[in-house]
Amino acid sequence: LRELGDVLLLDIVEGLPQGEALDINHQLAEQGIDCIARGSNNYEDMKGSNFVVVVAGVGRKPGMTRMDLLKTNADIVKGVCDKIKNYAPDSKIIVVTNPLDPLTYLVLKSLGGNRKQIIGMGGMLDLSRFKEHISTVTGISRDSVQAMVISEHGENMLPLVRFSSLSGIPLTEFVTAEQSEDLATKTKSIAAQVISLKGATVYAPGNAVSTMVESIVKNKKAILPVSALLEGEYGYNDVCIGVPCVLGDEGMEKIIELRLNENEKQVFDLGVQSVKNAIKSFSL
Ligand code: 2OP
Repeated sequence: LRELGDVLLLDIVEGLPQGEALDINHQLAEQGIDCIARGSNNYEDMKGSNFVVVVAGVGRKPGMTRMDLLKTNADIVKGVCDKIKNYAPDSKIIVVTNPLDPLTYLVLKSLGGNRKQIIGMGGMLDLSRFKEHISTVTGISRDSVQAMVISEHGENMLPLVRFSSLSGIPLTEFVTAEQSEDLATKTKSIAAQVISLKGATVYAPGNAVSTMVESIVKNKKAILPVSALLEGEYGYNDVCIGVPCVLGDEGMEKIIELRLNENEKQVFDLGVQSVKNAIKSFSL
């Protein structure tokens, strides 16, 4: 829809990606968009891809946390890494499979790639939800909302009211402390509600990935929350976690370090510990 390029849908279920591709092409044709969608069950077809978006894995069921998927999805994603190594080793990779931050780390280490090239999509999705709640609570257009969500895409997510604004005017001038708390709580819990209502989240994650790809393809250098490998930033090393990043044609070009207050730092530290515990379980 954003005319960023052709798309190959790969799935192990025979017929499903081909059917999706047909449906998508029908929509694109009517809109006069010349990007082509193709469906395949053959990984070899990914040869020459500029981007690989890793969504393979099982989704969480109502009542599960993202971290509950660790073992099952780590095994699936390791298999996908072997295919990427064979067919698209130079592509830029966006990991979407949960638990997002540990699996972004797993892909980075399995492929031996660099942190510019391999990132995870979690914060962008959390940000979509945070923006929606901010607009609802304040009654101000979604178009005027600027916001940021960092830390783990999971139990220690950190929506940052202090770093959010309505057209540059600090959000704190529009909401009470109680409303701020409520905004953060809702942002953290809303995915579970979507899953219990319709089984999976689909449109907002797809849009979030597109925004990341667009910033890279067009070399926009947008600052977006992305799961990236820390190398000393925020006082940590060797862990992937959500932080604001500049995305341009090199991929993840720079991590922006925010001056967090004590309360914010506490949640961020818990997020890092949670991801570090999870990645200990990988044999890399
Ligand atoms: C989401 O937040 C399930 O992590 C996925 O929509």
